[in-house]
Amino acid sequence: MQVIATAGHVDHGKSALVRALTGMEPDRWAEERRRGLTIDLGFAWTKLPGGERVAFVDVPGHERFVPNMLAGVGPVPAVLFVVAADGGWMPQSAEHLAAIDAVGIRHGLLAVTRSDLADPGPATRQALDRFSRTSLGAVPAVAVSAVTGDGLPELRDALSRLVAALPVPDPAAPVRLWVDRAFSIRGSGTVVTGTLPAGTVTTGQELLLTPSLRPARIRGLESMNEPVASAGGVTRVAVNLRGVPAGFPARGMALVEAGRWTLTRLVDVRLSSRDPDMTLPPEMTLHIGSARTQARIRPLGGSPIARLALRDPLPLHVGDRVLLRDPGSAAMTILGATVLDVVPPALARRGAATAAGRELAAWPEPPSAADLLRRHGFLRAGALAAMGVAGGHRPVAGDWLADPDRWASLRGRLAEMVAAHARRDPLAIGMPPEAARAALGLPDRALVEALARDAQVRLEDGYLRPAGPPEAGDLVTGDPVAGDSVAGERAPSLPPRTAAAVKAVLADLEGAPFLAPDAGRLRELGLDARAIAAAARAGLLLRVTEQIVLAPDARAQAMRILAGLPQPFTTAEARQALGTTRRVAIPLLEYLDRAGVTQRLPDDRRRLRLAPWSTRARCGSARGSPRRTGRPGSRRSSARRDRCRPARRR
Ligand SMILES: Nc1nc2c(ncn2[C@@H]2O[C@H](COP(=O)(O)OP(=O)(O)OP(=O)(O)O)[C@@H](O)[C@H]2O)c(=O)[nH]1
Ligand SMILES: [Mg+2]
Repeated sequence: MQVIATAGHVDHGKSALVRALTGMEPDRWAEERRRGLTIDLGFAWTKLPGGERVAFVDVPGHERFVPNMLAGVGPVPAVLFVVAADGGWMPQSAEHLAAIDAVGIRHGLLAVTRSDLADPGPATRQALDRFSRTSLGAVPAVAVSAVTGDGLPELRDALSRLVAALPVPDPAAPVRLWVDRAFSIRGSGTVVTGTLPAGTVTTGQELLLTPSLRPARIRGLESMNEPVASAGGVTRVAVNLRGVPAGFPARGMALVEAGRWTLTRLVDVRLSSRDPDMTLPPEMTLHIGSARTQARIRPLGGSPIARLALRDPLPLHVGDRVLLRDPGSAAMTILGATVLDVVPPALARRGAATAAGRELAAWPEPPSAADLLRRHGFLRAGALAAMGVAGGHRPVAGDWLADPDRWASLRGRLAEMVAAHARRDPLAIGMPPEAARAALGLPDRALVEALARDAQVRLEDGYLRPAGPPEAGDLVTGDPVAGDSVAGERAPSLPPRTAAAVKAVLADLEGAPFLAPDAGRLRELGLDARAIAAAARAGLLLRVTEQIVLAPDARAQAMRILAGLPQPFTTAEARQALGTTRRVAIPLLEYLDRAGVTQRLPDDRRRLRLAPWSTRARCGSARGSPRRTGRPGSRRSSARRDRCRPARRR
């Protein structure tokens, strides 16, 4: 099915022609029939010679009802333009053609009516000449008489060919059904009608009624007075809604699919067909679909780009065509515009408007995902889809899409910022990601984390620190730190004073690795809690407590020594074996307990837990323990034996 709207000057015979074609009465109101004047939209349908069905939206021609005409023409793909042979080209002929051109309708037919009253030649030539300079271009023309019926078969054939040539809309396209009538039926409830331009509506489907976004479930559907289970565009539909009180829906509202449209009050547009000498009024009426609202217009620079602030929010897509009309002006200005951005960024900086105008003027129609990402930097995939823009790159984090150039430059800035932060305050634990997020103007913390991964910045313990080799000369020693620590390769730089102090501590520990420097020595070296924490983070010291520091390999060394003791062992035995004092031994053993290296028993003795580097610690010592062995032959002890065997074989 297809839907075609009429167009043309008042009294030129639009309704008479629709009546002749369909046998239906398009003038629904008694007042219209009494006055012989169409006031509001009328609806009628018929079958064409080729079997296709076509519905007509019959519009009023009188200048007072142009807003009604625009509501009818808004969602249709084609027009039946009517000019009376005895009337010729008239003011509303021109205004209707301007509207058709503004919304960008490209398909149509010219019907020269009342051709029983005058020669249709001059009117045909006038009209076709004007069409040729609009979106309609060259269209077929047919001379007809609704009174005698002359030309009607030719017109039907021409309509058949027109309908066959119309593009078939995508049945999976997002649904936006502009309401052009709303009423209630006793027993059924609320009904709205409209022209569905694309997509599919189905009984049971839940849609949202804009601008309130009130959920509305489709209880029943009719197309051309017949109940249907579903309907795909282009078609006329009557939708019986559940969940919407009678009297609530009105023309200009729309039924939309959730998440597939952007409800917006602010849009950037490219004005087309603009006379360069024309000064834009500060405010115009904006029409799209069956909706209209007031729009404040702010030209962006000297370009054809403008920012529109709407009085009422509308469900829009990038690429939508809107019509702007100035009902107050003598010339009845009508402009078309293409929506370029439905969530345009604020223009705060000086010169931002001109820059935005220049950028958007270079955009293609319709703009691509890449264009929008370049402007916004970051967009959620869902937001891009709700803008009606397909494609986009792979998300960089979660469902965030990023402009590749912006991402690359932010990556550099993050690495620089984190390095600068570490240089400014080398003892600080790192840069909080939230600070980085704010400084880089990122909309989500997940983006900082993804950027850090890409930028070779480490995110550890919730802080950002530089990764990679430190700058030469900033290390404590040129050599890697002894033992199993990897700190030597990745240590961030320490201030020279701290580095020297760490070096002195390590020298102190060389002969007696468990005789940790006392508080006095640490003070003397200037190693306060912050400096110790920084050195420990860099992997240059093992921090047992705030006040007890050892060489980074002390833990591995302690494990080896304790493994040589009979298990379990007392604190005194451990202290002696480690060659240290109770001041160090007790916190060290507690540290090893916490680290899972040792286990403290109820009698205060300890034993090593299974350790991968020692067969004895894994199996022998555990087997020696009276508490852990279990009865011989029990599942537990045999499981332990199995676990030990491969270790022995190794
Ligand atoms: N002789 C003759 N009269 C016609 C023809 N078509 C329409 N009329 C008459 O012209 C007058 C206006 O016709 P309508 O169909 O109401 O015109 P309209 O374009 O729908 O007018 P509006 O909806 O008010 O803009 C009516 O009196 C019709 O009977 C025709 O082909 N021949
Ligand atoms: Mg009429």
